[in-house]
Amino acid sequence: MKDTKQLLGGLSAEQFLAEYWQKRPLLIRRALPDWSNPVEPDELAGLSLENEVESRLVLEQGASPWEVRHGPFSESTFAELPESGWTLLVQALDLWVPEVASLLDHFDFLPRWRLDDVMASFAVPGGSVGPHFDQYDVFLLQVEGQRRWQIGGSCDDTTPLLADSDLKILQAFRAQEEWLLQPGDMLYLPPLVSHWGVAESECLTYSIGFRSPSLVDMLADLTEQLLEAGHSDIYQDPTLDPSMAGADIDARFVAQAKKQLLELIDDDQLVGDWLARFMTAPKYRDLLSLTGEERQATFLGQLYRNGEKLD
Ligand SMILES: [Mn+2]
Repeated sequence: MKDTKQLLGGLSAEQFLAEYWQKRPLLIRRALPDWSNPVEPDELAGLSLENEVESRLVLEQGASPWEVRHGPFSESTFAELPESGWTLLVQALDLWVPEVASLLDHFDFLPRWRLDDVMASFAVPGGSVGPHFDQYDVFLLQVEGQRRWQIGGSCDDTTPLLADSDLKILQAFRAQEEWLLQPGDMLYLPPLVSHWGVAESECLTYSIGFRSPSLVDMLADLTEQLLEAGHSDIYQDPTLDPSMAGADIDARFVAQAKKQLLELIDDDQLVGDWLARFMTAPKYRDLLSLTGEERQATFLGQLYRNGEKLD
């Protein structure tokens, strides 16, 4: 395991996991001071022209407030953008750029299967995706330029959101803390903490995100697996007596249904096999047939297109 002292601001992996992971934010100055970014903003824009690459543009003052446009884009898209107030998001940069994939080695104190992807966010001055919260843990690594991060309180599904936006933007955001991040600095955020990161200069931020599926989605997927396996156990009554024949469902039926459902999933082998499959299901199934070389070729193709020198 890599030494985490620099990456976690002097904390050991054990301390970080016990005190911060999924609990509270942590700002780390100079977390990765020597890491050099392998992807220039032009190359990122180049990737967003590709069909296989998931990309979005967010314009604070677009056709609607916080307008979202989905890639693939064309070169003219970028030529027509305003000078300020927009952000380009490129998903799963680790799939396309081996050096970005190797960045993940620094996070080997966390289970790799919890990792979702590395998203790149390039913003011009004033660019942001608005005040919001996420359902996942994320390390926000400042790669180039400066971004001002504000964080507020914790949210949940009752927190009011802007009605007329494509994004889940908070109606009200009150900053409790604020930091200006420089290249190499990193901010860890647990799920549900409201945050707002605004570019002070042209800036590039990587979001190293960890997937946290909802329990309902997990249950739905597990149910699908049980259906496929042809599970045929049926509901069985508790010991009946005639007083239980009324129109109201007696609490003993509820207890019995609960008991039987819990027994159905109380199976370490079943849940273990299912969890392994569920948590490692590839996010981009279409890319499964591409080899590492082919993915790299997509990125390298962009280098040629942007006239970069290859050595
Ligand atoms: Mn976020």
